Amino acid sequence: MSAIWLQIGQCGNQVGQEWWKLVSSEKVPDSAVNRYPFYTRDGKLSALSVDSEPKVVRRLLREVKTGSFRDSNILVGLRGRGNNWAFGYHGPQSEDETSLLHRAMASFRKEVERRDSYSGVILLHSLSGGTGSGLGARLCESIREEFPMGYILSVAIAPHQGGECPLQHFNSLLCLSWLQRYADGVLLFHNDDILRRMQASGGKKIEQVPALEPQISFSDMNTHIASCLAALMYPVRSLRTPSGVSIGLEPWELLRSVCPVPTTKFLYTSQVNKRGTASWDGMLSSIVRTLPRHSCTGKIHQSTAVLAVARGSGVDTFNRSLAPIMTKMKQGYGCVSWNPHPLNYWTDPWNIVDQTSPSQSLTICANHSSVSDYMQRVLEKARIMYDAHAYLHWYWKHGCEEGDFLQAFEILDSVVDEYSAAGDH
Ligand SMILES: Nc1nc2c(ncn2[C@@H]2O[C@H](COP(=O)(O)OP(=O)(O)OP(=O)(O)O)[C@@H](O)[C@H]2O)c(=O)[nH]1
Ligand SMILES: [Mg+2]
Repeated sequence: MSAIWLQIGQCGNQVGQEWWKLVSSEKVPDSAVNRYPFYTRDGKLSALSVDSEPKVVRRLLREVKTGSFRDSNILVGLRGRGNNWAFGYHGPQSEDETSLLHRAMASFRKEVERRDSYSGVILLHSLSGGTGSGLGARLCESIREEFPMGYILSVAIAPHQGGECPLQHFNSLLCLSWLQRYADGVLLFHNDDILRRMQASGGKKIEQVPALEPQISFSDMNTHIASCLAALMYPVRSLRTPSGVSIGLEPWELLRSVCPVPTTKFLYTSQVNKRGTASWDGMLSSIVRTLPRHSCTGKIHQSTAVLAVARGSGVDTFNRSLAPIMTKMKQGYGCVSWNPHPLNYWTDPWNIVDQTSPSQSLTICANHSSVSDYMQRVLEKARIMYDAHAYLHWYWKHGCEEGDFLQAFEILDSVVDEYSAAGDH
């Protein structure tokens, strides 16, 4: 049942690097028991690394334990896709059967054949880089077509709002619309949001690594993303078989919990991590405090479903105070009244997020309507550029058509409408 991890482009591979470092750390106890969901029988990671240029992947191979990646699962091209979704999606015109897409799909097929049963794939990619967004969208579509029964969970990184790259709004628009069509769920991380939270936490995460520079780098941000992923997807005791072996169900149980309606599948994750023992109620309060409350039009945000994962030595107290915690979570996240079971929780006495000392982590993944604010911003910026015909020739040049844009606008508009309709008011 274990997942295949497919990391695409610079951002996808750099986030993947932090994720594999965390999960394959020697400090992880019972690693033999927990190995299964992430490794195939011959000890190689259940992962494919794809990028249109070799630099980032070379670094990844140096940083993650030597020999962990299967050589044939490393797929690189000769040059990047220039922050252009169309170039990433269609590839260079000269490419044929030997293209990065074909090679990636051939290796993916072999990885599927290596397991007793294929359950699904987790994609790691940015929404705005040419490779991560364009090739990421193409791989998502191809995998859906070839393996229609398997789950697809995307872990997508949204760019900083201000001044990164003028094409980012088009790339995000197109990639988001592809994810809405072909993925089952999208764990959306926003670079601005991560940065703000890390700054607000007063460098608490940075305390753990004394040599770290005071400025927050991509690597720090990726550590945060990897830590959220680990909290949500590292095996939890409640989902293990009676013999204690994980069957790697976590990513799919996550989808089952937080995507009750297939038209609303974008997920917002928050995490608090404390050394020693701390009050779960206090940790929950600090998460709820940072939640976006109102939309830009003043509408109160709501959640269709929420999953909380509590990890660490204090989980007994979490279980004992479950009723007030759930009540507070339901109110804080504004759970819709039409879902009779909007809340779910998992617990595990070991905290993967902080492996060095007694610690607790609370991670909450919610299908929260605040995502439609982000979608609206992307729509607004992309529409202004589209109406002004700005940069469009770069997309036509690489095989995009007007219909791709019109369809993407329509799909994203419908996502905003669906989130609005999913609320009670
Ligand atoms: N959080 C995070 N964001 C990143 C990282 N690297 C790049 N990004 C973001 O990703 C976007 C750029 O995408 P990349 O992943 O660099 O691009 P790519 O997929 O390699 O595509 P091309 O280089 O255009 O072929 C920008 O919005 C960056 O802010 C990273 O390591 N962490
Ligand atoms: Mg790149």
